[in-house]
Amino acid sequence: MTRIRILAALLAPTIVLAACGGGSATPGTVPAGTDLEVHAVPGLRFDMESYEVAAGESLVAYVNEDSIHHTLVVVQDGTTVAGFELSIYGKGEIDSGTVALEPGTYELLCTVPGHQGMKATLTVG
Ligand SMILES: [Cu+2]
Repeated sequence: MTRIRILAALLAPTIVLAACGGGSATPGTVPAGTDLEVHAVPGLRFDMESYEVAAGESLVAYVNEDSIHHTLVVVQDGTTVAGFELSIYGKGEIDSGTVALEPGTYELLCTVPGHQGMKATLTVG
């Protein structure tokens, strides 16, 4: 009985961690039909300083070329766009999800503490 309880306690954080992503993070390939592809690269950076995507609903893929946890959110005028957060943990992992954006200028950010340098401009036109 005690042994089962210990096992459950060990497994629980893993399950919570897996459930908190915005999409479905899996190692593999960028989904077909991806409109915007962002890579997290070593050195706490995105692969580019600016990105562009068409207005409307976009499929965003977030690729981990690094080996630590990163997130991706979209922010406009200090407000995070609701309902969209991608999360990648290990090297080669890809998370994807859709976000609908009006034309304008946005920021892409990683929300992991200490990753304030992971910032890029997203132009939606
Ligand atoms: Cu990060």
